[in-house]
Amino acid sequence: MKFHSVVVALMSLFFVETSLSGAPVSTHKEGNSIPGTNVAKTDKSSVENQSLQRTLSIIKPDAVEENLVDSINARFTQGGLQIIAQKKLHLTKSQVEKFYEVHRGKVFYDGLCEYMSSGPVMVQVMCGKNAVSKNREIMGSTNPNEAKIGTVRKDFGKDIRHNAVHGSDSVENANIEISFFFSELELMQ
Ligand code: IDP
Ligand code: MG
Repeated sequence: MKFHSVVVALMSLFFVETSLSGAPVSTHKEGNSIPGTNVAKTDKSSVENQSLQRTLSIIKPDAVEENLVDSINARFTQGGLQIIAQKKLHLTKSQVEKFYEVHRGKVFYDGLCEYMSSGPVMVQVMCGKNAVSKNREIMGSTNPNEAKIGTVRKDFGKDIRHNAVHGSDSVENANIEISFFFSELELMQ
């Protein structure tokens, strides 16, 4: 009886953690969770899926123009991330300005918005264990010259602006950025 109470308390803690850490994603196909929601059942598979996350990735205009999409995608998928949705979009400058609102006022903001609206980009939702940090690890530092060997930005980026890819920087921002580009319907697996 006492043991049962401890188990119940531990499971409750998991639920609190889950609801505070953004929208966990389950890839379990047998209805253990509702995609895009915090609803999960208390079975073993949902506990194992606690750290599954989604993140937003963008392949930037020059990398798309240079046909690097497949090569870049391979880096992320080989690193354990699954691309669950992607679409090519040619964003207007005002759409990019809204997306990068957090950088408004910085010296590079206008150039960044010009660049990101200069041609089609590939926007993608990636899913996997600790997807946000995993994506950023595979992507590498903002400045390709400072990025580690073998990272996407080191191998495909040109300079600090033309650095091949965007990746969300937190679970919270990932959810905001994903819903900027994708509807719930597009993310249903
Ligand atoms: P991140 O993409 O690594 O998260 P952020 O600081 O969020 O880096 O910057 C967003 C984007 O703005 C970068 O990916 C890059 O394209 C551009 N950027 C950042 N810093 C500079 C800069 O100092 N000069 C020019 N462009 C920059
Ligand atoms: Mg950023």
